[in-house]
Parts: sequence; C-alpha cells; structure tokens
Amino acid sequence: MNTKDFISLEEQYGAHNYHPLDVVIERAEGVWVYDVDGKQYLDCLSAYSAVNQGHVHPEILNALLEQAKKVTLTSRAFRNDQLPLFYKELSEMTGYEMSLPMNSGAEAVETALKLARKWAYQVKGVPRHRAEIITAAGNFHGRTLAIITFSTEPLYRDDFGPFTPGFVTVAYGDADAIEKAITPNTAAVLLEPIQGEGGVIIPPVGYLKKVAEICKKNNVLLMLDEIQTGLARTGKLFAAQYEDVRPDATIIGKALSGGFYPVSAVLADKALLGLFKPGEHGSTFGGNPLAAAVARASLRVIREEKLAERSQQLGEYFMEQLSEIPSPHVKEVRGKGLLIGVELRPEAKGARRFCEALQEKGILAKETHENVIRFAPPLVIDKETIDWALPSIRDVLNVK
Ligand code: IF1
Repeated sequence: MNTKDFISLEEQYGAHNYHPLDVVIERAEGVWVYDVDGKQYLDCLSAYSAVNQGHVHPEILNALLEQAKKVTLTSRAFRNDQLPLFYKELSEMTGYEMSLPMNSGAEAVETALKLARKWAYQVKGVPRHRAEIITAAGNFHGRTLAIITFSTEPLYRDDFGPFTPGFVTVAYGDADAIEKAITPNTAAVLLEPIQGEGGVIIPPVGYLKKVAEICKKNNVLLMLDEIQTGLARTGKLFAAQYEDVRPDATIIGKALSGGFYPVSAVLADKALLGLFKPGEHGSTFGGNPLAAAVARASLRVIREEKLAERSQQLGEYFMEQLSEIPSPHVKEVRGKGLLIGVELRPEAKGARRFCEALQEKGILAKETHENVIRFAPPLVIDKETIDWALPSIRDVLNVK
C-alpha cells in the first residue's frame, strides 16, 4: 500500500467531510511526523493544538500504557482511583475549585451552556426556558446542533437547522456590543480569548477585561473557551491571564490529553459547578480512569517542561522572524505565543496552495479561513528547528 492506495480507500469508504492535505502519516515523535514513504515533516498544526506536549510524549505514553493494563473504564456508576487525583491536580494548577470532565471539546462547551442555563434559573432567577447566552461572530466552539446555532460560518450551519433558541450573537472585540445585548434574561457570555478558527483573531487590548467587568456588573457569567488557546499554547496557561481575567468558567480540551485520547473539562468554582445534581448531566467515558491518568501526565508535562514560558519565548522569536520575511503576499503576521497566523492578501489566491508548497518542503501547516496560514507547532519545538523551517517558509511565501 502506498500513499495513493490509502487515499483512494479513504475517499471510497469514508464520508467526505474533510479536505486534508495528501500526506498519509504513519508515525510521529515530538515536533516531527513521518508519512508512509518515510518522509519527515515538521508539524506546524499540532492537531489544532492538541499535541502541545509534542507527539507521543514518552511520559504520557507511559501513563497511558500503565493505566491501560489496570483498568480503562468503570463508568461513573462506580468510582475509580484516578479521577479524584485528576480533579485535585487540575484544581491546584488552574485555581478553580472544581471541574467536570467530558471527552470532546464540543461536549465540554455543551456542558458549560447547560451549566449557565441552570445557574440562570436556580440562582439568578431568570424565568424557566428564557435564558439567553451571548456569543461572538466568527466563533468556533464545535459542531453540535446547539453550538452551530451560533456559528456565523454558513458552511457549518446553513444546511443543519432548525436551530436552538436562546442564543444572541454580537461582533467580536466590541465590549459595548455585549453590554447592549444584555437583558434581564442573560445567563452568560461565551467567548474565545483569541479566535483560532476565525483566523487567529486577537481582540483589542482590554477587551476581555472590559467584558469581565460588564458581566460582573450585570450579574452575567463569563465563560471562556480555552480549548485551543489554553494549556500553554499562547504563552500562558490560559490566554485570559494576559488581561488578568478569571472567568466564571473556563473550558479546556485538546492538549488536556497531549493528543492521546479525547479529554475535555469545564472548570469553575463550587458555587457554580456545584449546581449539577446527580443525573442531570454525564457521559459514559467522561472521567474514566484511562482519560484521567493520561490527563494527569499531560498536565505534569506542561508544568515540568515549562511549556507556557517556552511558548512565549519561542513564539516571540518565530513571529518576529516571520514578520521580517519580505513577501508580496503577506498582509499581516499576528499571534500570541506559538499560535501564529500569517494573513495573506486577497490577491495571493488563498492560503491552501502555500500549505501545499510547504508540504513539499517538509512542513505541515493548515490554512484557516481561506487567507490565513496557521503556524502552531508543538510547544516542545526549539530555536534550531524554527531556524531550519524559516528559509523554506521564506521561499514559499515568495512563490508567484
Ligand atoms: C475540526 C477549526 C481549530 C475549538 C474551540 C471548541 C472546539 C474547537 C476554540 C471543539 C475545535 C477544531 C475542530 C477541528 C478543527 C479545529 C479547528 F479549524 F475547526 F476551528 F482548532 F481551529 N472550541 N477545533 O477550536 O472541540 O469537539 O473538536 O474536540 O476538524 O472540526 P472538539
């Protein structure tokens, strides 16, 4: 079987809900991935920031293997000896009193939405079934029916109605728009600190801080989706820390497992997360011992290898170097830590062809929103590897 064979099997038997680059990956280690022909690539996507710790991190692998030999799934009908330690370590690391574990990011977002509604009825006194949640245009929070209700991307939404009531969408980056949208029935504001899928959109300085103040003043919860930006990706444990904002709920996923296994969670204090009563929410796999053991190791690696500091330092260097590349196609280079977007001019005819050219040179990156190339390598990358990649990136950004 060669690359072509794998691709044709996939095209024949799999749903066509993706348009991947034609690279068939067989194994990976750290920042490198290898295709079925043995060709080596630098991973500049990190599975959308799920492998911040690097591919197949040995410590996380070990935790996975050791736990898999003991017990993998108990369901929450019984208790297991990993989940309590996961809860405690997550709390100590993030400063939230409690957490609720799920699997995918979208499930954790749904969990937060349910929590906000419950809080609105039980605590704020909003009349039942009237709660409203404010979201931002250009958001990406997942693919469930409730979540795509407030997507503003026609491709993600248009063919999938009818939609879920109770959501309001305002412009991103505009705190006044949020204040204007608040009514007595508003339960929460849900935002990404940086919009990843939206094209690495960084809101104006002070935005999150102002939104947090508005929420506090109006008795509205602030919930931040740090599924992509969190866990060291942007140079701090959470991107909201750049503005000293501590939201009422923080949603995490992706790198919570270092890419080994889907693990997500909602973080909040007891006054909020304590509202869920037995039976009101759950998941067969959420909080299972294998997931908990993997997540504990993933968090340990983030701490021990100081991945936030690494991301901040190397991100600054990488972004500076990218900004200095003379190219007729580049409109703007922006980012935080190692979440970097290179926006191309409309005349560049799309980012996809540049990603294909990078693939030729042994660098895997993915376009987002037509015109943005995202550079988000695993946070264990070093300066030498960035220096290795830069000449190729320079060449590609100068092709006609
Ligand atoms: C795909 C995008 C990235 C997320 C934020 C929740 C979720 C995501 C901020 C849902 C997921 C993924 C999904 C993945 C591609 C990827 C993505 F381009 F689609 F938008 F990263 F930028 N909140 N993002 O970024 O988490 O349920 O997927 O675990 O192929 O859809 P999930």
